[in-house]
Amino acid sequence: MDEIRHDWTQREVKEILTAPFLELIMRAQETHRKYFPEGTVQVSSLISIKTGSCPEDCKYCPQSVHNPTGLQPERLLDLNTVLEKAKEARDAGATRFCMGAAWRDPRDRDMAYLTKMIRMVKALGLETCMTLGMLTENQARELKEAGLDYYNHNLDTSPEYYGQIITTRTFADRLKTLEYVRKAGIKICSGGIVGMGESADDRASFLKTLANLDPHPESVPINILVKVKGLPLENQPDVDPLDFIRMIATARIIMPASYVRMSAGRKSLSAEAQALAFLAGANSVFYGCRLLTTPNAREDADFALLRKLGVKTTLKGPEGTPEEDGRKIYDSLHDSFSDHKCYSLEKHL
Ligand code: SAM
Ligand code: DTB
Ligand code: SF4
Repeated sequence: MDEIRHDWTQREVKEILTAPFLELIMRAQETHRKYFPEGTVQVSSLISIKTGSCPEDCKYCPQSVHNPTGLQPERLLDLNTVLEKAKEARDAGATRFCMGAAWRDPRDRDMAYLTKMIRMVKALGLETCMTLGMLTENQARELKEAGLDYYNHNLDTSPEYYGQIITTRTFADRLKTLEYVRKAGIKICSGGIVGMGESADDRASFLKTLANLDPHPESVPINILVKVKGLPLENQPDVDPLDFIRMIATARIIMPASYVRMSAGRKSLSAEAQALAFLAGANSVFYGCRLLTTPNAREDADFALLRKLGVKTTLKGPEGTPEEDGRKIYDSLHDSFSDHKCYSLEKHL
């Protein structure tokens, strides 16, 4: 077994990140197989429980009031709607239900509603994850008491680049919330975004910071920036898929026992790039045709691709997904988002 370490240096991580590509993939796959069963991918489903009008100024986020993306804000969803969506996610075969809110932090008066939501979703047999912004120590404890399994709170980028992306809270604020979450006994989901103009050094520094948390986050989402019109970052150049795969592989090597999620932006990746990302150690995805406010891969195409790759998941797949050539189905369907039936989150589109 590769040793689990928390003392990575910037130089070591940068060397891994920039190693010859094939060596990097090979090493990542070797590490992966020591810690996880071959070819098995965890599946989460995502819902926005409160959309838009967020006071924070995150330059990547379509939900910030500072970013003129034209997004229609929505109030907190009622519990029945959340429950219905959770059932659909469970019936589709997802094992974790992630609930996200466009908040800087939750108000104490929302806690009773949130803890009830956790209890109801857990009662369906799903793992629960929430992402609600910054927490106090007490709020983290309350979420744990209700049974919350994971809390998502991303570092998003390197400590050095953070100030270019968000000014309304600090990197230290982010770490503080993670500390409260850990102390409360909730598992941590923390990762970030590539494609925001960060350098290779920033990418290494961001991964190093995550890997030097002790213990490591149990779940590490790597997102590719979704360039929504109206974002200050909308004109950033596309991320080279091979560079994204390097991030996945490096995360796998330096946090060997953590789930590494190929998160937002998967829709923009070809079948081949996704296959390589799985080989590089990605072992978690979001399934369902919508992320929080932007489209994810459509479910029939996604399911066909995972089946074609022989990836083992708990997914049942939408009824009527043709059995034949998954690769062709993926190619023909995955770009035609607008006119398809959104199987699991239909009513939210
Ligand atoms: N408000 C909470 C917070 O910021 O922690 C929770 C929701 S927030 C939308 C969760 C994460 O979504 C962010 O930390 C960011 O990594 C990711 N995200 C937001 N907009 C994105 C985009 N356009 N592309 C990729 N990831 C994005
Ligand atoms: C994470 O790292 N990615 C998810 C989840 N955590 C909450 C969110 C992605 C959001 C993408 C942009 C959107 O759909 O609004
Ligand atoms: Fe608000 Fe979270 Fe979006 Fe930042 S990332 S603007 S905190 S919803």
